[in-house]
Amino acid sequence: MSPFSKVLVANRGEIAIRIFRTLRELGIGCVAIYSDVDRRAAHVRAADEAYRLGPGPAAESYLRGELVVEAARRAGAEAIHPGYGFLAENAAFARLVEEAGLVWIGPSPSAIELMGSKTAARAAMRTAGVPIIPGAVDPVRSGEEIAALGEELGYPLIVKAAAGGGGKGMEIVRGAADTERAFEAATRQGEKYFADPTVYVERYLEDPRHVEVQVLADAHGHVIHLGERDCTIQRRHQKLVEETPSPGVDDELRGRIGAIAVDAAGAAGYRSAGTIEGLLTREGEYFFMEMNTRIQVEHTVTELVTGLDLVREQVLIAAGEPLSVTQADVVLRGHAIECRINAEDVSAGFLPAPGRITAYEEPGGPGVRVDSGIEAGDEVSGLYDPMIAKLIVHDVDRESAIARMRRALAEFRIEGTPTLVGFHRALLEHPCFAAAGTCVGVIDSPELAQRAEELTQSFSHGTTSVAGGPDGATSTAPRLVDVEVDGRSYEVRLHVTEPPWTALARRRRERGAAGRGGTADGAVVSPMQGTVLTVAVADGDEVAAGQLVCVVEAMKMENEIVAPRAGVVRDLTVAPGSAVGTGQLVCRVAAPA
Ligand code: MV4
Repeated sequence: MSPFSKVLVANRGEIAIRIFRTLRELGIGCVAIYSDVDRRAAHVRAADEAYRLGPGPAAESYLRGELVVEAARRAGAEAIHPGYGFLAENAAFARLVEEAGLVWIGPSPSAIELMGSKTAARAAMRTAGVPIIPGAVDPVRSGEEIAALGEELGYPLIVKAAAGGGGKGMEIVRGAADTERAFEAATRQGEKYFADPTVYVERYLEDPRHVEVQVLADAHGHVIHLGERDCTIQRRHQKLVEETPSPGVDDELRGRIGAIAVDAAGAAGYRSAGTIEGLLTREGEYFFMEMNTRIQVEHTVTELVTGLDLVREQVLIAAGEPLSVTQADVVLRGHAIECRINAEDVSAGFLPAPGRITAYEEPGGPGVRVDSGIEAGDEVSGLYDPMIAKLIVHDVDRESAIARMRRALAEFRIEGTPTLVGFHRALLEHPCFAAAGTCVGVIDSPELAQRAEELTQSFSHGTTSVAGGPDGATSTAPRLVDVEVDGRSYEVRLHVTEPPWTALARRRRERGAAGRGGTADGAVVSPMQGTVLTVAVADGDEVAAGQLVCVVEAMKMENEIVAPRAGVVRDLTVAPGSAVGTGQLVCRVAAPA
């Protein structure tokens, strides 16, 4: 007996496809929605039926709640699953869905609302006896109020936007002289990103681990936890690697933080899958930070160690069924790691790198899972999140899981646009990761970017590798070919002079590759649609290769556009606040005279 006949998934990419898989297993029809640029996207092909989200800018289509509900009505869907991002934590949308007589596969709108306000959530958690990060619960209204808290709590402090979360609108305060600046900056960011200038203050914890606990709660008062995930490996608050169990958590601590998470979900009147995010200090103290009221990107690692399908639990909970397991039934087996495979250029400061995927082969074999939203020939759009796949491995312990992940990463072939595959290979071979350090300073280091580059080039098995001489202008390019000598196979690097047409094609390819922020003629172009936040250069300025030109904000991410080569800035076309489109000229960097 299927709990629903049809469910609409209000999302795109890998998570839409992931949810469809569970729906199919439950005998439920899969309804997709799409923006104009996604008409032929993988999630549309994976669904049973798909509906266009009306005219209007494609960047906003999946945020237009009334169009999503309208599509559900047309399809005759009984429920809506929001996935993550977009409308997943929008209480007004959840209400709209319920008022339309549809089932919302998620927590109650009031629970979403409560957790959306970080100050209200902290107050509710304190009342419930959940340990919150020390600090104030009420908002602060001036730098002076922050200074008063500094007297009381000591420094450092951190000012956070009350409507924030995930790291936007956070300012560290090192001393009394810093309070005014931090107040202004956090207030401005809260206003800009969340349309809410309210900020509050916490004690700043140095070098913590980011440890979150997965919970499940049904409509019958049952709440359980499924252990923790460690999400310490981040860059500018974007998670890159997640694993479970956390290297910082033993059985005793797991019992303690599990109970904290269950109490927190109970106090919020929570229903569905949710996550208690917290910080773990070096001294082993654990504090509640915020609750995510959605299925998360990294839910997969929990699925591998528990053997449960969290999306299935969400669907059954929404249909009014009790949890399929009790706390005593939950067994955590082995170790799981997830690497997020984004279309980003590590050597260009993790700049999103939209473009066409020309070749795509996923890894496989024992203990390997790939959740992806792309196939060879697909275009990674600059309008959405650049994550194209998640690679998840499971093995008996952490060391074996790392070895398995390194093996699987080496099998992953993605061509046409740069990805984080090389970065993950470099990180997972780094001693800081093996030692379960927080890897702060390593993730952003030029050494890691360099190693990522080497590992990316060494992969191009059987294909012409890039650029010969230092200026890329050589007529010989090393070619990797397979030869067989005396019945044994060898890979040989040939340094042969290319025929003119091959050299031409290669140079064209390389110019295309340089197109992410720059081209061979020195043009600096925006790789994505967005808004210019700051411009770091003026016409006539001399710049070095790699020097910051401007910052473009897109998808709430700040992306640094850098000079593709040394030279002089000419034809600067942007100013702070300018809207830029994909491929739009920002300026030229003319070769120095
Ligand atoms: C903190 C913190 C230290 N003290 N809060 C919040 C959002 C998340 N992306 C990082 N956040 C932090 N909140 C207090 N009171 C430090 C961080 C933090 C962090 C935490 C764990 C792992 C990596 C991190 C990187 C930057 C900031």
